[in-house]
Amino acid sequence: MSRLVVVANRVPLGDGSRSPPGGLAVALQETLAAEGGLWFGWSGRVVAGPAGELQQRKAGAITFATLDLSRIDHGEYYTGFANRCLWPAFHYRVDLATDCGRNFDGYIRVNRLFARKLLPLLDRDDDIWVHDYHLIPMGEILREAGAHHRIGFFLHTPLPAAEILVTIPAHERLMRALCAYDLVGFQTAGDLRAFHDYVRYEAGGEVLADGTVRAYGRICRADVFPIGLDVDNIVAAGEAAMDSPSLRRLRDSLQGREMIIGVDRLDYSKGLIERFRAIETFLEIYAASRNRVAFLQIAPPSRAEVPEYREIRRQLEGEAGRINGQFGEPDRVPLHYLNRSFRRTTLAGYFRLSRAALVTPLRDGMNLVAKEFVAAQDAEDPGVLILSRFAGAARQLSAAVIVNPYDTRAVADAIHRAIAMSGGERKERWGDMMKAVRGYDIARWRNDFLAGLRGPAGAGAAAT
Ligand code: ADQ
Repeated sequence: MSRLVVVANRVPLGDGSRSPPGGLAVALQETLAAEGGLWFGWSGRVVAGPAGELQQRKAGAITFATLDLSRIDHGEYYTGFANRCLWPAFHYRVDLATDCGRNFDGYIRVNRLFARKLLPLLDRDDDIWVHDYHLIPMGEILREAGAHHRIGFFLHTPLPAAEILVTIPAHERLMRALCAYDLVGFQTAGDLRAFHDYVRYEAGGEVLADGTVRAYGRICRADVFPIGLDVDNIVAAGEAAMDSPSLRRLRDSLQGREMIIGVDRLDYSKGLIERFRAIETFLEIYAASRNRVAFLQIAPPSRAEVPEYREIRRQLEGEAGRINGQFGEPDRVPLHYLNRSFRRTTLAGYFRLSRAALVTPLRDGMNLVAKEFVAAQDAEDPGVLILSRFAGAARQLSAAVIVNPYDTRAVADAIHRAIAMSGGERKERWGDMMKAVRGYDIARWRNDFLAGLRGPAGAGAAAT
């Protein structure tokens, strides 16, 4: 079988050091652990001089190949174009997409640098799978350099509606580059529809009944591959964690209250300010239930070099302090707010201990936390998932309590409903959600994408 080459912005160093929490890293780790192959990308290190030399390291079946980035490259490609243009625009935050006019050249330059360093590592019959918004031009650049391989791309974020996409000055360059892949994967049917709309109405291309897309003189295929979990792993972690000392300590500290948990990277797309306001509204309106619940919000900082992330962190600290100042008692506070990472097994235990989870992003490609919460539950006494309609996961987890995260009162009501929900209703909802989580797990996601890429129609071709 051909070797899998995964190209992603960030590669864990493979030396046992902790990689930053994030859905993409988690999914790729699981994918490569199963398939073996090469994982290529940025080391996460920024160096004073020019970009560093390629470093390679093998761990089990995975070879890690990483590059350090220069300060300028990091600033223009990563902090600038990727995270102050594409990330906010793809999450419908055009107001925060302040670097779209600048830094596109830096974005292309680093994509070229990656391609140049990757090419000598490729074997003839490798299959290349490029990930996420940082590397949209990668496939086109590799093709221009003569790579004849099958090259696929998966977008972990949403693809916004065409009228949002066209606010990015380089939108045509980006979409043309997407069409250079053999296969483009999206999280949801909505993202695929946005792509089709762009192809039809902006690019003047066509979408054929079998999913083939013709645009810019190219042919590619596009489809939906909703990312999933290594379910058994989370189930086992949830069960095992219940006896750990840290779980016991947390359970004791609850003093009989029900725990409601949130776990998110500290990112404005996750709707944390709105969530804190909903918690405040709940504490105000449902005063009689105040002493029945404790909220735990875990939010490890990410992208701290981007000013908007520092700002959201500052705002959340203020909100948490205000809520606890208003509703706390000398011996207990309603909201525990922690900015740190936890082991995945510990998180699974926290999920299992919780009566409900608040997963209320304003936009999210999928949201793996929603699925992890479901997988970690005790089948005999499962918790309730309160899930934003704007998370990709809502398409599959329709048995969750679905909310509009902008509607503070509705989220407060959903919290109340969750703590009052009968065991029978909780089990029924959980059963439906667990079926969906099991039905499309990480292996299915990986296998479906790679089967699509390696399938008979997988050879990239110029349209005639
Ligand atoms: P993220 O935006 O990072 O992922 P998500 O899908 O929820 O969002 O994944 C976060 C991951 O990090 C989860 O596996 C979670 O358990 C872990 N994590 C979060 N906080 C943690 C903490 N404090 N300690 C340890 N681990 C923590 C992006 C897209 C998503 C998409 C994924 C995968 O934005 O929409 O679902 O990629 O495609």
